[in-house]
Amino acid sequence: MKKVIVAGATGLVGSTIISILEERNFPISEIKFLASKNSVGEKIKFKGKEIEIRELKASEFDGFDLAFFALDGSLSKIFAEEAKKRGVRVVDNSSYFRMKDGTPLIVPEVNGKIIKDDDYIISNPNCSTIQCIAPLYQLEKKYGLERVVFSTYQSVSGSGKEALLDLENGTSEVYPYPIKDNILPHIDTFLENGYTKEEMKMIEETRKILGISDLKVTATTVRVPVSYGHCVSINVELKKPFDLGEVRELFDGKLGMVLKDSPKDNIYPQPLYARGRDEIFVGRIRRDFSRENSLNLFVVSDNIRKGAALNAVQIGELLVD
Ligand code: 2RA
Repeated sequence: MKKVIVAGATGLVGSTIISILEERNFPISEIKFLASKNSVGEKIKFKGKEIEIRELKASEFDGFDLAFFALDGSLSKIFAEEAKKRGVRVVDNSSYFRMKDGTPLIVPEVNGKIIKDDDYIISNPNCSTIQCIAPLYQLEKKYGLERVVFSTYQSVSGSGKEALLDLENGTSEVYPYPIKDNILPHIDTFLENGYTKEEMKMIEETRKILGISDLKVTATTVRVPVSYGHCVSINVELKKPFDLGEVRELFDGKLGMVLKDSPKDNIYPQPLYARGRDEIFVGRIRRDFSRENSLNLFVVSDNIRKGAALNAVQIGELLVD
């Protein structure tokens, strides 16, 4: 049994971590919820008990074992180190530590085994990246990956609670333009190289998790007017010829994936049906006739669950093991 903290307990990811800890009966002897001053005194129900939110402060980590962080990178930077000093292992949702050497970046089904006993800060990958890793890992193992092209259709919940209000009301508080009835080829900030940070996260994190530092990857990340569920179209060039039936087998029921791929019956992955679910839905699997050894697939998952909170709790389960 562990003494567990959820820091950033009031946000979309933090509150989903709390429900998933409860659902999966995580072995907890004591739980504490931390947030900013504004939320102090509010209560969150956990296993029938009302627990008061406390202010995020370094001393709150004393005597605890494990902390789930759903904080901004700037806060993660400070408080993950404070937690580590106090012997608390941290599963961090922010991008701050992800690409640092020596910080494991984990999708449990794929590279959970690389976590060492003395790793105190473990990073949870970016949501749109997480859902692409299981299918790519399966393809890499069997055929080898030559090149990957990601095109995303990302839901508004990826930007937090306020963005959901923008979608509902047609306002533009979070994004530079309204997202209602619109599509923005812009997620996170633009960089000197013309890509957005989100695109570079997909490129760099995919290489790190799969352990292929020179993998050819490119990405275009796009915000769409959907509340929950990220979609990614993946075009993959493999090193060897493949059989479509075999590819389906690699995905079907493996590593948290569910095949939704019967186009003649209008069966394909969709955000509406991925919402609130733990699985990664894969479909529209077809040969790319324009290139040798290439295929297309469409991958959908609940960005707040497998894309963030569920993956974090699964990492926590590995740490408890
Ligand atoms: C997004 N990937 O969807 C981000 C959330 N971390 O905006």
